[in-house]
Formats: sequence, structure tokens, C-alpha cells
Amino acid sequence: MASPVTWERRGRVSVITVNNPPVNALAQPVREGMLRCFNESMADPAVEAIVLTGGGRTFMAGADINEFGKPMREPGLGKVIDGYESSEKPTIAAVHGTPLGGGLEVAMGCQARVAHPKTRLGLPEVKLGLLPGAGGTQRLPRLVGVERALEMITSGDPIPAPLALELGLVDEIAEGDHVAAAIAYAERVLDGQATAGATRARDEKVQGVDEAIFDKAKEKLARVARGREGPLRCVEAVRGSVTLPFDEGITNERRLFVECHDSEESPALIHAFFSERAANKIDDVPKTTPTRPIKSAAVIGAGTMGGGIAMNFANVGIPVRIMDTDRASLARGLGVVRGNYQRAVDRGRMPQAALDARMELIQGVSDMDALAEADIVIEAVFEDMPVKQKVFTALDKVMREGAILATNTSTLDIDAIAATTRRPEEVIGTHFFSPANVMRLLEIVRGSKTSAEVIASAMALARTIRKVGVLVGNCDGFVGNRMFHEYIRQAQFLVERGALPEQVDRAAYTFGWAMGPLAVSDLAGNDVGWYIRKRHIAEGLYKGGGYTGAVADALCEQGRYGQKVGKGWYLYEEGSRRGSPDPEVEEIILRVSREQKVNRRTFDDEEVLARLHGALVNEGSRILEEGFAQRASDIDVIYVNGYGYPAWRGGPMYHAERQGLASIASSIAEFRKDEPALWPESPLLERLAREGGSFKDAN
Ligand code: 3H9
Repeated sequence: MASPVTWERRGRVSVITVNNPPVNALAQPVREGMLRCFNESMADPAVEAIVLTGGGRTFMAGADINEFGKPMREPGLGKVIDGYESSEKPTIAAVHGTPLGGGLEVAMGCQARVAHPKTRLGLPEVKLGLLPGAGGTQRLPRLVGVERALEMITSGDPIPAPLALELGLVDEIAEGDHVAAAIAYAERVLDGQATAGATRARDEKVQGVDEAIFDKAKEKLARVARGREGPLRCVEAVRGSVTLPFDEGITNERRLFVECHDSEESPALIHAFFSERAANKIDDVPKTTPTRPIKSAAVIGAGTMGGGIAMNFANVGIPVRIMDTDRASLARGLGVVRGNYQRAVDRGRMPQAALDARMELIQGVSDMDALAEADIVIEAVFEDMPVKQKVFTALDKVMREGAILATNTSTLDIDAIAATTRRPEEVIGTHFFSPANVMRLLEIVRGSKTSAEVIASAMALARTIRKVGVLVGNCDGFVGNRMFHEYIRQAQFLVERGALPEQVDRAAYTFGWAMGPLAVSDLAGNDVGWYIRKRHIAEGLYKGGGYTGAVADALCEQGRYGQKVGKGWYLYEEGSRRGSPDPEVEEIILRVSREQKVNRRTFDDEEVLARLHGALVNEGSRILEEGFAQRASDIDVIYVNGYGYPAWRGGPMYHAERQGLASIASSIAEFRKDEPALWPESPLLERLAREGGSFKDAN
């Protein structure tokens, strides 16, 4: 097989090019090829300098993530980098695209770096539960200083080329072609011109560092990382750049890298990375399906959701009209949007000019005719079928041919909405998660008639507005909320039978969830769940028992709708989002338990988690076998990006496999004995548990 790395001589300079599409990952054949081309260039007396570059869309975007978890195949990346760094012939990296992770480590190993102006450089390993393991934690601090290196390595966020130049991470920004610029740079080095230098990063000194910076960084990270070790190990590795000679720093980095690699969080985060990419693939909607350009958008409803959805469009330069028939609501909604941007400006995250530009793109209108020419319209009105159907009947009359008609419903039947139009193939669900301008998930719901082109266009739109789109089927609550419904039912059950809200939430939070289930209800509004429970009762969902909403109903009857009114499952002080336990809630709980003639008992945290997670996995498995999710990993993507499930645990389905499906199925079977209506059977889960199978086999 042809090597993915080639070299050619251009005058005195050897240009070594890596071609391993799509992102030039540093797989074993690449490492071998880089070493071979280097050795051949060194052996050629006509070569006086070496330029290393990547073909296609980017310089190397890192190690090949598929290789982790398998035995390392020689040559290791460190060995390759050592060659380029210690070379007697100057080595220059010509970078473009996204030199990330091992890719940036290679570039830092070269003796100078010339960058295309649009390059973004970074060490994102921490996002995969790893740390830069090919010298990055030792070379970056030497090039940009310890403080900046710590920030880049512990956040994993890339920096743009102009900043990299300012910090000394790159030596020059190319004006034209970056490879030609790197060759010219090499020529200047060879000619000894003062404007160009080629030095070894390892020889730079890190000086004047107050070591307290490391403990402070760890303290800060421990609060956010909550149980994760990877970010803390990153700090320890960078500390080595100050306290140890270079080679010992490298040994220390390697030891910490291996610890990360062998941890539980790294494979889980790698699963999350690949799952996100897999979600893009849809069996019956091939990549070649045409997509419709979306150059203008419209949103119906100027509430919190509508405003948040509109911001997504404005953020990427797409003009958007928000419609609300009530002028006061419209003005209030636009005010909230402006307020959100203003907060970003006040915190220094956005310049004032960007606020102005984005507000310019958002136009409030009170007449549906004003939306007619939009490429997509997203309805975000009250979650009520007749209300939504009325909107769609009107949209069908007004919207131009070829427009996509989307609903932001979080639970309702897309087909029943589409049926009110003469174009059900153009109707799709785009379920945003609150706050819609922040949460990354976009559940894309296909109706029975939605066309492949509309599905492909909605998936493409998700990427354009920087969301993670996951295609799901049309069932009550779709994937995320259908599972969440079971999870909340368990949380309510626990409270009704003996636990207190703070115990349930603490167990979930300690596991790593962003918030416990009852705190989430307070945030979303307890009235929302109440409304849905009433609908479910009317639809006969609890005819066979299994209703656990009595305490939640009692809270709502007393107006305890959650954060927005200052009280719900918890009590909220004016302006605070952090609730504290309220003795009044405890009284309500005890009263309801008495009324239900429940003998309250204690639950340990292990059982709390077994019930919460058992409910999620059981329902996830049912969704999978009913075909409403394409694959188990899609469910993980939904939970990590839309529900605050800890990414470093991979997702509920991944975590379940890790725990063992047999043990989960057996706990569920135990729970089912006492509460059959709460634990509907999942034949798939039971079969996989019996046969030792994996959800992957069921995709
Ligand atoms: C590392 O470097 C460790 C070292 O420090 C130490 C070593 C000793 N490997 O995201 P996209 C695939 S850790 C394998 O859709 P985009 C991806 O799965 C690594 N495959 O494109 C997808 O495949 P498919 C540090 C990779 O343009 C395809 O490429 N580096 C890798 O939106 C396109 O990806 C990172 O963590 C990889 N490293 O974004 C960078 N990267 O088409 C991770 C991508 O079959 N990568 N693929 O679904 C990224 O952040 C983005 O992919 C990137 C491109 C920004 C590069």
C-alpha cells in the first residue's frame, strides 16, 4: 500500500506532506512515513532544510483516536517528533486548518512554524479524558508561558493564528500559500537572515513562575471537573515543565498520559466523540441527498424558547423574523434576547458591535404574512395540539413553496401536526433544549411523511447553527423526553416512598449530572410536567397504575411552579438559582405519603441511582427495539448534549453496558416485582442480558 507520507525536493528544501484524509490523523503508517521521509531527506545531500505539511483540509488534527485502547505500534509519536526537533537541517511546520493534539505537538517539535491565517491551533486531549502525550505539556509552556499553556491544555480550546503569533506559538503568518511561505522562511533561515529563526522548543526556559499557579488551577478545576481526574493530571504534567528538566518532564508526562489512557473517563469521552459523528449518519438518507439552503428563518412565538431559537440563527449571520401576535409579548421577547447578548458583552465574551449586528438580524413581526418568504419557519408556541394545529393550518396557506415547516414540540405527534397541512413531507420536528441558545442538542423528529431532503436539510442546519443534530422517530416525548419521563417518575416515586428531594438530587449530582431530576423540574417549570401528566391521565396512560405524580401535583396545586416563582421542590431566594430544602415541601411529601397509605422507608444512594438509571436504560432499550432511535449511541449523544448527563460517563446506554446489562436487568426485575406498572418490559434488554450481548448488536 502506498505510504500516506511523501516528500519532494523544491530547491534546497524537502517538502514532506502527510495525506491521510479526512484529518491527517497520526496513525501508525503516518508516523512511520514521517520518520522515513525525514531520514531520506536527511540522507539527501541536496536537501538543506525540511518543511512538514498536511495535504487536504488540515495539518494533522491529532493522534488517530481509533488507536487508543489498543497496543501501541512503533514508532511512537514522541520518537518521530524527537527526530524533527533535533535535526541539524532546519525543520519548519507549514500549518493550516486545525493542527490539534498530536498535530500541534508535531508542529511544536519542528524548529519553526508558519501558519495559514485561518488556522486554529490547540491541544484538545482533555476533552477525550487524556493529556497531550507527545511533549505538548513540556513544549507549549516553553513557547507561550505557563499560564496560557495551562489554560489551553486544561480547556482544550484552540486559539486563532493571529493570537498564536502574538504568543510565540507560530513564527509567521503566511500571506499567500502557507507551504510556499514556509519554504521561503526555510530559505531565509538557511541564508541567516535576521527575520527568520529556527530553534528547539526544548531549549527555551520557563522562568519566573510562581508555583502557586498550579494549586490554584487544580482548585478551580476540581470544582468544575467534579470527580474527573484528567484535567487535574493535565495540571500536574504542566507543573513538570517548571519543576523538572525537559527529559524528566517528558517521562512524567508519559506516566500521567498512561494513567489517563487507562482511566474510565477517557474511553467514555472517546465514545462520546465518535457517537456524535455517528449520529450524522442516517441509513435511508444518504450523504448525497440534496439539502435546501437556509438563508432566512422565521420563528413563531416570542417566548423564552422562541427567542433562544432565533438567537441561533442570528449568531451565524442568518436573518430571522420572530412573530408574535401579541405586541407586548413580542417586545418583551426581543428585550430578553437583547438582555442575553448584553450579558455576554458585559462579561467580555462578545464585542458591542456583535450585539448590534445580531440584533439587526432579528426582526419582530406580528403578522404571519411577513414570514412567507423564509426558508424555514419554526413554530415555538404553547405545547398544545389544537394550538399548534391552528398555526400549521395558517402556515400552510402563507409559506412559499419549498419552505421547511418545523415544530419545536417536545412531546406531541408530528404526524397529527403535519396532517393539518397539504404538505406533510415538508413538516419536521426541531426540538431545541432550554436554554435554546446554549444547549447543543437538536432532536430532529421525522414524521411518517417527512421527505429525505427535509431531513437532510434539518441535519445540515444543525451543523450550521453549531448544534448536534440527532434524528429520532415520532413517539410521545421522542427519545429524550420519553426516557426523561421514566426517570422523573422514579424520582417522584422515591420521594413518595421515603426519600427527600435533596437526597435524590444529591445522588444524581454526585454521579456527575449537571443537576438532579427534581432541581431540573424546578428549572423547567413544574407546571409543564403537570400539564403533560394531565394529558397522559386523559389519554388513559395510568389505567394500569404507576402514577407517581401525587407529590408533584400537590406542589403545583400550591403554585410551587419552580424557579420562576421562587418555590417548587426547593425554595429560591430572590434572584438565586440555587434552591434550598423547604420544610413546607417535606410536610407536603409526608402528607401525600400518608394519604397514599405509604409506609415510608429509607433508600440508600445506590438504590436511588439504580432506580433512576434503570428507568432510563429500560426505556432507552424499548425505544431502540421500537425503532425510534437509530442506535444506542444516539441516545447517549442526546443525554450528554441535552440533559446534562456527564460526558465522561459516556451516556446512559454506554454506562449501562459498562456496569453490565445482566446486573441492570436483574435489578429492574426485582423492582418490577413490587411495581410492575413502573417497569414495562424491554424484551431487548432482557435478551441482551441473557446472551451477554451489546446494544450495538441491536442498532
Ligand atoms: C492526541 O492527539 C493525543 C496525543 O497528544 C498523544 C499521542 C501519544 N482520529 O469532526 P468531523 C474523524 S488525541 C481519528 O466530522 P470537522 C471523525 O471521526 C487527539 N479520526 O469533521 C470523522 O469521521 P467520519 C487530539 C478522527 O471538520 C472525520 O474525521 N485531537 C480524528 O467538523 C471528520 O471529523 C482531537 O481531539 C482523529 N483524531 O472537524 C481532534 N479527528 O467522517 C478531534 C477526526 O467517519 N477532531 N476524525 O465520521 C476534531 O476535533 C474534529 O474532527 C476536527 C474536524 C476539528 C479535526
